[in-house]
Order: sequence, then C-alpha cells, then structure tokens
Amino acid sequence: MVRKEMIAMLLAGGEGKRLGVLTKDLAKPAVYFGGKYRIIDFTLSNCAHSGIDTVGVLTQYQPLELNRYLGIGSPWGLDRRDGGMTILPPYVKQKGGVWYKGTANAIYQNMAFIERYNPEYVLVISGDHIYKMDYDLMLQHHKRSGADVTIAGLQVDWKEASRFGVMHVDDEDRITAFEEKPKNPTSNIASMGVYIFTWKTLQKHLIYDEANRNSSHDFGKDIIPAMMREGRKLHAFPFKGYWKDVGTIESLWEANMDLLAEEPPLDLYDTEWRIYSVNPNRPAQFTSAEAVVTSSVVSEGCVIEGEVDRSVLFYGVQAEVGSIISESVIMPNVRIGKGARIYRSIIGEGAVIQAGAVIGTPEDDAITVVAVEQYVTNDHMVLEVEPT
Ligand code: ADQ
Ligand code: ADP
Repeated sequence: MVRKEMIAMLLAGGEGKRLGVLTKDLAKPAVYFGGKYRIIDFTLSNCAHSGIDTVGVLTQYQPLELNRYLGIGSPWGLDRRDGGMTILPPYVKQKGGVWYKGTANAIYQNMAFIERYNPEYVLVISGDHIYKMDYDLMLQHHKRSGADVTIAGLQVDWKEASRFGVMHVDDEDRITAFEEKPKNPTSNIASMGVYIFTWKTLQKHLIYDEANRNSSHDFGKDIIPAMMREGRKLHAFPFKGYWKDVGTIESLWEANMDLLAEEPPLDLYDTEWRIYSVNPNRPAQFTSAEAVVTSSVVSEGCVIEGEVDRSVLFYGVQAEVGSIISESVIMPNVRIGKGARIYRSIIGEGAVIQAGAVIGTPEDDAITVVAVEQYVTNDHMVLEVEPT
C-alpha cells in the first residue's frame, strides 16, 4: 500500500434526531442543502481542494441512501485505486461485530484501515457541517507547532456556545482548557469538530480509551479531555470563514436562507472552490408567463407557474398557478398545487401539497416541516403518500 502523509476519516454515522422527520430514513450527511447539494458534499469537496485523496467514510445510521449517493466517490475525485473513498460500516469480525459506540470507537474499530496507509497524521471530520476550509493550511499549522492534536476553532455567539466543545487558548494558540458542551461556557471559541491528530499519539489514546469502561468513547467527551489531562500538546487552528452546524431544523433553514443574502456569507459561485455533487441530470428549469421569482435559488427541472420569493428550490419542483412559496426550502420533486401557500417551511423530498393547502404562516417565527413524501390536503390533513 502506498504510504500517505495524511488520510481523512469522515464521521457520517450520527442519527441527527434533532432534524426530526427529515432524517427518519436518511443519515444527516445525506440531507439536502442549498438547491443542489447534500450536506456531506461540503466536507468531501474540502478534501478534494485540500489535496486529500484517501477518505474513510464511517457510516452507521440509515446508510442506504448515503451509500448510494456516495457511489465510488467520482464527483469528489475519490474514485481511485490508490487511496480514494472507502465506506466503513460497522462490520462483523471473528469475535462478533459491535455497533459503533461513539465517534472515537468508530475510529478505533477502523484502526486496521488507517494502518494500511501508515500515515503520519489523521484528519477527523464530520459530514454535518456547511463550510469551505483548506485542511492543508491546518496541517501546516499542526506541523509547525508540533502538536499532538490541532482542533479547528471559531468564535460563536455566546448564547450558542453551550452546544459545542469550547476551549481557552493562549497567545500561541495552545489550548489551555477544553470543555465539552458546558452548561455555563467560559469561552466562546468553539471546536468545529475538525481535528488533525498525530496518528501514533491518537492510536495510543484510542486503545487506552477503549479499555475504559466508564468512557462514552467520544472525541469531545473523552479523547480530548484525556489528552488535556495527560499534558499532551493541543493547539487550536483559528478559522475565520463561514461555518454552520446544521443539526437542527432552525439552523438548516437559516443556512439555506443565508445563501439568498445580497452578499452571501458562503459563496457558492466561487469557481476556485467549487462544491461538487452528483448531477441530477434534469432538464433546464422553466418559468411560465404567470411566474414571479425573486431572490431565490431555483434548480434544474423545476416548473414554476406561481410566486417564489426568498426560497431555495431543489430539482424537479412543480409549483402550479397561483401558488405562493415564501422563505422556504423545497426539497426535490415536490408538487405544489394551484393556489397552495407555503411560508417559512421546509418541505421534504417528494411531498405533495394539494391545491389550496396552507403551510406555515408569514407572521410566525417557527419553521414548519413537511415530511418526505407526505401528502398535505387543503384541510391540513397530513397523510402518507402511497408508493407508486
Ligand atoms: P456533536 O455535534 O455532538 O459534537 P457528535 O454527535 O459527536 O457531534 O457527532 C460528530 C459526527 O460524528 C457527526 O458527523 C455524526 O454524524 C458522526 N457520528 C456520531 N456518532 C457516530 C458513530 N457512532 N459512528 C459514526 N459517526 C458518528 C462534536 C464535538 C464538539 C464540537 C461539535 C461541532 O464533540 O466538541 O463542538 O462536534 O459540531
Ligand atoms: P443530533 O442532531 O440529534 O445531535 P447527531 O448526528 O449529532 O444527532 O448524533 C447524535 C447521537 O446519536 C450521537 O451521540 C451518536 O452517538 C448517536 N448515534 C449515532 N448513531 C446511532 C445509532 N445508529 N443508533 C443510536 N444512536 C446513534
């Protein structure tokens, strides 16, 4: 096997239960984002732009659709014999297979995969975040400081800080304290869940952690605190760009709306840093004489006869005459009948909204969600669509 300086291990097995009906049959990394993408496209494209050609994708929860989507990794340049993409589900070994217990255990169970490449460094990333980042700059930082682990960090709003691992850093970016999701955070520098480990050190910690029966085998809860306790060298890599954890309905909706700003904080039109995805191969979008489309992303294969304002429409959406779609995210192949109105909502793939139905209200701050393939009638009844 060809030796690699650094390989990536992409955690894609989380359940994503806070996304509710959107992740009932779908792993969170496979959730749609931004009119053309799935969440995992961002991390995989970052790998492609950072010169990383060996990526292990750790799956677990509802992996079918995710696996199908990833295929052999062609859109991200990972369809190669030397390295490339390897899907790593929990598997049955001779002694009996074990479900991944936590993020660190997921890596532990795949140590043999990592060893095949005998890497100096291992990048641990997750398939849940929307951001553009050059991991090579982070690697250079890691080598310069000679750290055992480098954690990408960014400043978040104080009111958000308790959702993350937070850290204190000194003038030289050395981490002096780390707390995983503290109730009362004393710092607002959040861990992005992006780590570069010196492999030999991580390996020791994984083996040690595995033997600890009190551990939950999680990076943020167990591995990083253990490294702090043992006086390892932990460094922060300050990240300045746009980064969003789209783990909740509100954050997913917001991140989609961020794309519609006059100057979007995340530029998807940047040809230097394209986000690669699987092409749905649909015809061009069509807007009829009645259609009014403002400040919106409308993807291929859409047929629009109604009004669309400040919304993100994925491919194959049909919106009939008199329909109104406002501040909403409409996932692929949704059909919206005549005169139906949709405000501040996320509509799951393949849902059918009957003529005259009303979903959400423009006044309410809350986001309404319609499940994948739901049938919404005009008296607000939500029924399951019969599979065809
Ligand atoms: P969390 O957001 O809670 O915190 P976590 O649940 O540990 O993240 O999941 C991280 C990633 O691993 C996700 O992509 C998830 O899908 C995946 N995953 C979870 N369990 C898995 C398993 N058993 N097998 C495979 N993949 C799995 C982490 C850090 C915080 C940091 C935030 C940033 O712990 O310190 O601030 O990420 O979002
Ligand atoms: P959420 O958005 O609810 O926080 P995450 O994707 O962050 O979802 O994962 C949440 C939790 O789900 C993690 O603590 C992880 O250990 C757990 N988890 C991951 N996979 C599974 C699974 N297959 N079954 C049960 N729990 C799982």
